[in-house]
Amino acid sequence: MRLRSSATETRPTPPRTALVAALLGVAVTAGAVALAEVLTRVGGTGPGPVAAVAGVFIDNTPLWLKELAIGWFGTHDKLALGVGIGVVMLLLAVAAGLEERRRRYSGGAVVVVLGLVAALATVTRPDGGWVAAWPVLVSAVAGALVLVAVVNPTPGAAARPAEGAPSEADAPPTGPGRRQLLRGAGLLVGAAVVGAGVSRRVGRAPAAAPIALPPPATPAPATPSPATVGADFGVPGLAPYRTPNADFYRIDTAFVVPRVDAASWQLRVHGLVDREVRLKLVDLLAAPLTQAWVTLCCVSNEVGGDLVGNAEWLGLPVRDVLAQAGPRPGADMVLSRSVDGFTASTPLEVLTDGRNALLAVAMNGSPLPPEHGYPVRMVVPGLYGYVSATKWVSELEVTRFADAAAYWTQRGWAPRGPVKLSSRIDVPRAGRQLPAGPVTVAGVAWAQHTGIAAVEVRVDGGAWQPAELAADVSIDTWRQWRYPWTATPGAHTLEVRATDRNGQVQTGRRTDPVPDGATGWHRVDVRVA
Ligand SMILES: Nc1nc2c(c(=O)[nH]1)N[C@H]1C(S)=C(S)[C@@H](COP(=O)(O)O)O[C@H]1N2
Ligand SMILES: [Mo]
Repeated sequence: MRLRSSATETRPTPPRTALVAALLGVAVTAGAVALAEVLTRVGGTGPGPVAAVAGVFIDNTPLWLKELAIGWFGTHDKLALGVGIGVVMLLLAVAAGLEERRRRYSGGAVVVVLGLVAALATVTRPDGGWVAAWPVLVSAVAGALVLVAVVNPTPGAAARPAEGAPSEADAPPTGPGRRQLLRGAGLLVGAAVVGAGVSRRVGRAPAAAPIALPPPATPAPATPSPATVGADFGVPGLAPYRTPNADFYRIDTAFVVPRVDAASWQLRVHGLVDREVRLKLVDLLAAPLTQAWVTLCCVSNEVGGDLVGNAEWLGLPVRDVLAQAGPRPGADMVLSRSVDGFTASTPLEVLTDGRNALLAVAMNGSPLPPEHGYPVRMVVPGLYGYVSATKWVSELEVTRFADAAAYWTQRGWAPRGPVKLSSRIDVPRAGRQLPAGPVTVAGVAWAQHTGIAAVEVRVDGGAWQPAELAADVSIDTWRQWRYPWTATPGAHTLEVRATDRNGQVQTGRRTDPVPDGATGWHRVDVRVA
């Protein structure tokens, strides 16, 4: 076998057409991105390049653009961002191919610069760092070599003489040829794959066994049981009392769901404390755990929106961990931080006043699903998720509101986010055509850690009528309500409002979610035949 054929290397090949060069640019760039992602998964220590770039975008999106994106794409905003990044990459890859065709090495340089940008993003990510950037750097250099080799296989091939200009065909080709370039890329990739494999063997703990959930020391009222059987009216179309994990809304800044190794997970409690505490998962699971029903709600939830859900959580009360650490006088906030850098500012008072603020390990009887914070997350009754419900939690810093601001507070949202008294009509759905006669109007109402005392419905702006409330399981959860209505032909407007256990009546004043949660009555227009 001949390793080297100077005949094929030096014979000038006809230049690629623009279309072929563009396609080669796309293929090579896509290959380089895929290689970087695979190397990251196998032996890397941080996010892949796509997640890193997306993370930089997400963290730097101005509030107005974020609200616009959520308005357009809802919870598919990350998919939209992914498509956006893909389109930009596609254009840059085409440019790299065309550029390389125009001048040898210049398209390769475009690929290297793309790699450097992604590496910079990786370095600055909370879960990234310098070491985490090697897969994307290696892949970019390898991609650049391949691009040069396939678009301009022969040195000098790109130097196409213009019509009538003196021919350079006789000039000796300079620089490495196709085989040398490909061999260089191959060596680089081979070394990277071997390195990734070695670092995986050396650096990674063996895959952890699934978390074995202990029974709660303090159980919640079970469902169904005499205590909760009445919590669910079972009206078709009405949100069930328990939101199944698969249907639970998901909101976070993570472009890729963080994968946290349960065996090496640690919670570090530090800051204004007498002693720093480090808690491992085995210690957490061995402590007396509390089971509690808590309804979680997003501050971005619009009136009538579905960014709210109710689950039975199992976890260690946050106050137990804080008691071990001993908060110092003057501290008034706990800044919880996740492995991906998200932070939430929770009043210390709320975490220590005896309510079921948990470091949760289970949701509806199963270990937390990855997208809901596996292995451990916070859940705090009465506060919006952005100031309390940190998923993939890794740190609790005891501090002061005067000294630190959490992720969303830095981006214009209120530093404290108590949940606002809210109610929603689930059935009938807006715009629905109904037959005349008896109709069950039903929905949910919530005022976490205060509790719902009453719900009222009015039709066409008439007098408020009391609705029937389902059984009260906990003041920390939502409560179903229903109202029997006799529908008459024509267009009708249904509205709902709730009253909490403090006697506060839900305000009808409509406000936006920014900066501390929406207010206003949910209204549904229906047409009766
Ligand atoms: N690590 C992390 N935790 C987070 C967030 C996040 O972006 N990152 N978002 C918070 C917000 S805004 C809400 S509303 C809840 C949503 O929790 P869920 O996705 O389990 O419903 O998680 C909170 N915890
Ligand atoms: Mo949220």
